[in-house]
Amino acid sequence: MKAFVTTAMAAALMLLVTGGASPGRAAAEAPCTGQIHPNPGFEHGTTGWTAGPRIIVLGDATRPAHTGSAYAAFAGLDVTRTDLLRTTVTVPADCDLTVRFWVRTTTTETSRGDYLNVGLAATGILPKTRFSLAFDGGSQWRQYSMSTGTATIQRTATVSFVASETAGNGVTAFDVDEVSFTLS
Ligand SMILES: [Ca+2]
Repeated sequence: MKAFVTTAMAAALMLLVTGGASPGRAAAEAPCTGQIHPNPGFEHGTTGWTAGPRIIVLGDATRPAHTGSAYAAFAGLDVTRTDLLRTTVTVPADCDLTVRFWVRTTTTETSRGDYLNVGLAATGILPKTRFSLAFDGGSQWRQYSMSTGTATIQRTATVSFVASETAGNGVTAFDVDEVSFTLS
């Protein structure tokens, strides 16, 4: 009996997954338009992302998300360590990809120590750090933007967030939310 119930639940879940996939297909049929990442705001945990340990934060009332209940938190532990969060998307030929994201910075530092480097790489474009954020990023959410430009071929684009912190001399935490990938 238990096995039967489990099978039925699995079938129901498959139906849900199949239904949920339709909007993504519709977006793919219309290139150069729309937001293409499946989990831009971390509401589904690390789905669609390669993430180091302790990256995702859910429902912290004292540090609420920019949108929804989850975001990615980097550094802020006052230990010497590095955090990495990365994702890759496909950019159709003749499309420009604009990546927008929000960052909130909480700090006890008074000079640059801990930092968050945001990088963008695409087929034919060398990986490059576009932003190197530090203690002076602001305690309110701020939005940043970067683009790949267009190309005549289909490309892959990878966005990476790399945080580095060193124990001692204050602590800086970087919260990241709503990393949108928009084609135009
Ligand atoms: Ca969120």
